Amino acid sequence: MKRLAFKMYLSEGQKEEYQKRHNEIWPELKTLLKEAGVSEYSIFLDEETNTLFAFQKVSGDDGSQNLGQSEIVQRWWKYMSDIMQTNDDNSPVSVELPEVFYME
Ligand code: RM4
Repeated sequence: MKRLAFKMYLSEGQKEEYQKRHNEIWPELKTLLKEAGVSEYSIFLDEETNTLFAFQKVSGDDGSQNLGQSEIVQRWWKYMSDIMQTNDDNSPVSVELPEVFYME
């Protein structure tokens, strides 16, 4: 298992909406993520900068941000695009973060 972390950018004042949509995550997206080998997937928010910090474990090399070929992920990214910073294809702007410390 590999640990991945990345940051994304939430629009101002959208914490509650972001949390609501994720509390109601589509079952088909959850299944897709699990089948792609993603687990222990957490997203935290730095409210000072509206920066989202995502952590996940992956069984392969790729994580949630590499699933853009999936129609379900494309639909989810479009759904989320009104409250996040996105690229032209609606994928969230994501910046991978290097791991600098890990304790078992
Ligand atoms: C995030 C973003 C990620 C997705 C999670 C479920 O807001 O869209 O790409 O993996 O939701």
